[in-house]
Order: sequence, then structure tokens, then C-alpha cells
Amino acid sequence: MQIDLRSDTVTQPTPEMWAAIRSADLGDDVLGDDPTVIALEELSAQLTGHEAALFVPSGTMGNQIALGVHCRPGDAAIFESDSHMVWYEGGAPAALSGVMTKTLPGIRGAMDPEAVRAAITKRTYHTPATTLLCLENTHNRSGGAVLDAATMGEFRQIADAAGIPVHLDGARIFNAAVGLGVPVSSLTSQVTTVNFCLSKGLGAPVGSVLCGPAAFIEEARYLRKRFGGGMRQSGMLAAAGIYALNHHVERLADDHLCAQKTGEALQGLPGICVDLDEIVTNFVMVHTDRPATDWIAPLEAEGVRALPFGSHRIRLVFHLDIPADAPGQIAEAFQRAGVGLSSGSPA
Ligand code: TLP
Repeated sequence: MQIDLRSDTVTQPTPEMWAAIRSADLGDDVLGDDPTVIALEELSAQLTGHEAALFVPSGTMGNQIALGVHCRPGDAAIFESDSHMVWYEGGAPAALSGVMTKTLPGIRGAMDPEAVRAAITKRTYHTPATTLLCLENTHNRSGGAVLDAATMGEFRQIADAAGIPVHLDGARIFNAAVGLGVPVSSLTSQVTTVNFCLSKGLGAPVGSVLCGPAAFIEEARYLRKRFGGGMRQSGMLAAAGIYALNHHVERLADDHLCAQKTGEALQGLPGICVDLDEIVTNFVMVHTDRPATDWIAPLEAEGVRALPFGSHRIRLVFHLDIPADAPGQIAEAFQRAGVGLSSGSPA
């Protein structure tokens, strides 16, 4: 059996989740009467400590709707320079909302607060108005790194002082909460708006939820329609989301443990290096001596699928379809793949 560590997006619904999908009450969500979507939105708002919520097809759409509501064309928004919204959303801030991305380097996803303060410009004859600060938690390109509540609160204070909102790309905010051992609301209530994904570690097949003030969500609903994200009998997807929120949050700790054990099992293997201190949620970043792309096919031949994430880095993402005994198998696959590589000519 293949161990698919390409992403936590690859999970299949469990039998119980399928049962929840099959028995969902459906309506037409564009007409506003799908009871299961309404129930998911209410549950999401309650869990995150926000007034209202909107079910959207993807994390990308949730983030980009937020940007479109918070900003006007020509405005600037601040992002950590390795953030998903900058790297992996197809240039959407510029293409869809005319937003200028101001990027600041971070350490494990955390920007320097003083640099953030200094980057917030007011609209003058020369400078654009900076109208949004974006955060990402957990931080994908930093290997699932976590921002704690105090750090998030500090960014909120800086934004408040400048009179601008904070949007959180919380695709994996439940991993952050479980990793820190805190209720998710202690993180999500620090920000003006948050988008979280049901389709990642939570194990639902499709969907994300954008949460925020009621007036914001009303505008977001309008933009969702404009972006083509209005769905009809989407209660069947929302039912999977409700099931995931009720049954798959606590178990994220199992994925974190599996990641940690895999990191330990990979220690000392030739040709790779893993920093155990970097493993705080469900990601393991494997640093490779040879180009990361050289490893992918040999690993797949040994039963492990993974993605290169940078020239000499492979990302392993743990999720509910990965069995608890996988760490040993993964280490064996790396060992065997490495033997094949070292017998070939060096890159
Ligand atoms: N991330 C995907 C890829 O796009 C890289 C993955 O496999 O990790 N924010 C964050 C932090 C994300 O990691 C992702 C997906 C998204 C937003 C977008 O979610 P979707 O894929 O639902 O649009």
C-alpha cells in the first residue's frame, strides 16, 4: 500500500463520514436554504468565536474573498514572504482584487513586529493605503510552524493601532490549536477574519469556512457568488465538514505524534537531514544533500509519495489515512531510495 504524504488534502472520507454525507438534509445554498450548510456555518462561527461564517469551496477562495472584502484595488496588504497567499494562489491578490502584496521575511512564519509596524503606510500623494495584515497559522512553507496566541495578539495590537484588520489564513489552525493544547478560539478570536480548511487534516473531501463579523460575511457572500463559488446542494459537503469538526479535531494529535516518530526514525540516514525541533504539527521537512526532485521517483517506487518543497527539501504531511506504524516503513523507504541514489552519479 502506498503511503501518501504529498499533503493532508488526500484523505478519503471514513465510513462514518460517508454515512453523515448520505443522511444530510439538503436545500439550495445559493437560495439560502440548505439547512446543513447553515448548521456548518453556525458551528464554525461558534468554534472560532466569530459572529458569522461562510462555507466556500476552497481555502484559496476563502482567502481571496477576504482580501477582496478588506481591500480596494491599489491598496497594499502585508504578508509574510513565504506565505501561501503569495506563493500558491496563482497571483490572485493582484489578478482578482488589484491588491499590492507587501512581503516581509519571517522566522518560522513570524514576521518581525517592528517591521510590520513600519510597513503599514497611510495613503498619501505617494504611498498606497495599507489596509490589511495577513497571518498564516500553521505556516506551510515553514514546515507547519505555529504562532501562539500571544504572538497573534501582538500583531492584532499593531494592526488595531494602525486601524487596519487582520486576516488569518488558518488552513491548519486546528493543528496549531491541538499542537499548542489550547481551544481554537483562543487563536481565531485574535483576528478580524479567519479562513480554515475542512479538506486538510480534518479529513473532509472539500471545503473551507471563512469566519468574521456579520457585515463582513454578508459582503463575502456577495463576492463568493461573483467568484463562482455559490454551490447548490452543498449540504452534502457541509455534512462531511460538520462530522470532521465533531470527530476529527482531537485526533490531530495522532498525526503530530506520527510526524515526530517519523522524524526520529529518519535521523542519521545517509543523504538526508531532519531537524526534530522543526516538527511541531503534522509536517516533516526532510533536507536532502542531492536535489529533492531526485528522491521523488525512487521513494515512490518504495511505496512513499511526497512532494519536493524547495530545491533540497521534501515535505511529508501526516493525516488520518496514515497508519500509526508508518514511521518505520517511511524510514525504510528513505533508506532504500537513498542506496539507489548513492550508487548513481552525484548531481
Ligand atoms: N496548501 C496545499 C498546496 O497548495 C501547497 C498543500 O498541499 O499544503 N492556505 C494554506 C496555508 C494552505 O496550505 C493551502 C493549501 C491553502 C491555503 C489553499 O487551500 P485550497 O487547496 O483548498 O485552495
